[in-house]
Amino acid sequence: MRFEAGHSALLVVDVQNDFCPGGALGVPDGDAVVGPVNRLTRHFRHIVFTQDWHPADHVSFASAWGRKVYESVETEHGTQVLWPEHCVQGSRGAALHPGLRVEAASLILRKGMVKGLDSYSALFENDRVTPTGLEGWLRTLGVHSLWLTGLATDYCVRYTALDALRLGFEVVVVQDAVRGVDVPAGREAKVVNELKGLGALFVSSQILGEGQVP
Ligand code: VGL
Ligand code: ZN
Repeated sequence: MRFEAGHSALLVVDVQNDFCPGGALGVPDGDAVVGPVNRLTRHFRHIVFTQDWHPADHVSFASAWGRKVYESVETEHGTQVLWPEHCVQGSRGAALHPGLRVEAASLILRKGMVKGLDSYSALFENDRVTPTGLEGWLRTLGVHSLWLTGLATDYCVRYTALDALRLGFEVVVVQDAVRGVDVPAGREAKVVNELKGLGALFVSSQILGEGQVP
């Protein structure tokens, strides 16, 4: 792997209030990614932030089914894990973490907006065929290396990595800039091994040093 700012994109997945401690679906230590993400933004020319952005009665909410949180249901698009209500469009919980350098973003991409279809990946909705448009954005800019950061390692970061690998992008996961929900327990470690096995590189944010892109 050779870092070339012109051909690389920094993808900051779902670093939103609801996924940080105190939020509706708080990822343990989730806000710890903010520092590494902000430092990384200094090195990239192409920077995308994603926001999970659900309508109030979204299919992924346990409340919409009258079921318990973390149970699973079958939908026409496969098995759906049920979550607490989170990242409702326009809510404070859906806002990006206030400490992020959002001014560095060239694109803010919202996903999960279709009521009946969840979207973990930044590239495709959970039917794995409906595109978000991000692939075209990246390709027209000549990006072939994707640096993944954000929340949660075992859900949205994982699905984004799987889709990116499938599409032929080089995938670099910045280990200190991701955190997992680890539901069910043990899932996070499994996902790291899975992604390594599929060819994703795991690095520390420190490998880009303190400098700025020339
Ligand atoms: C996510 C669960 C539900 C994520 C989004 O960003 O990883 N997890 N919606
Ligand atoms: Zn969601």
